[in-house]
Amino acid sequence: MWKQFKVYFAMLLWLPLMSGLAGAEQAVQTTAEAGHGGGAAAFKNPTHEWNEVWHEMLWDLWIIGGIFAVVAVWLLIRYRARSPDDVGTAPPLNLDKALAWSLVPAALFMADDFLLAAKGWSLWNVQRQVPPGAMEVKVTGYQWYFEYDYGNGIKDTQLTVPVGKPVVLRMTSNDVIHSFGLNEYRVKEDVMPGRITYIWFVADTPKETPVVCVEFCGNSHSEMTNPVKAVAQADFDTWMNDKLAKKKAELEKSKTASTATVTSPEAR
Ligand SMILES: [Cu+2]
Repeated sequence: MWKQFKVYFAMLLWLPLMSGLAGAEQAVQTTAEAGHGGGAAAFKNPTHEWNEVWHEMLWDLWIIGGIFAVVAVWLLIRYRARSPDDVGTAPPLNLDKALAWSLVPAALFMADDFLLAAKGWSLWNVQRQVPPGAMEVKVTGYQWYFEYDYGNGIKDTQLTVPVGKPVVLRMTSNDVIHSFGLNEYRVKEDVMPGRITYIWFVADTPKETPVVCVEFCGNSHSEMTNPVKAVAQADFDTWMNDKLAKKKAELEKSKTASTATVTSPEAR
């Protein structure tokens, strides 16, 4: 019996190893794809990847939870007390059984854990590797708002992004530690003074979703919820051109004003 069991168990031990390897191979593949993907649509959407891991974990919880519930109910009924003074007789436990009952479930759970861990690694690779050609926006955290700098002289306190284009946020803080959370897009990262952190995401459809500061940063922390606006590329271009035109007009106005103040005393 012991010899036979050892053979079965040795076979079973391969399970976590194999599932871990299967997942790891997938993760390595993702890394390679993310590293060499040059085309416009050669990136994986981190939001979808996150959802996939989450759904898989939910299925795991339901299946494992279901098995546990069924076994627990069966044990409750099978070994219930039949009279008030029933002491019961526990089935004798020998070494083989003790080992089997602890090691076999451990191997099964480890197989599942290794697979999930590898999928998590895969997701991490997608989240950390910004596709080439992503639109960059600099984010600065203030008590209590986020400021977005588009790098062309346009700054705003609301983030507007075009649909279908990867957007990378390079983030830092002007005062205390904040954390930039985009729940809808399943990304979140700390925003700290003296450091630059980043996240990237792609909006699928035009919509407005809240940005949430997810690190308590003072009195009005809960008010840092200005939404991120995802709009069609054409609308984004119109919006940006409007902003640029206004900025240009303002600059010219202040230029004429300063020339006027300089020249007017001489004119007198
Ligand atoms: Cu904050």
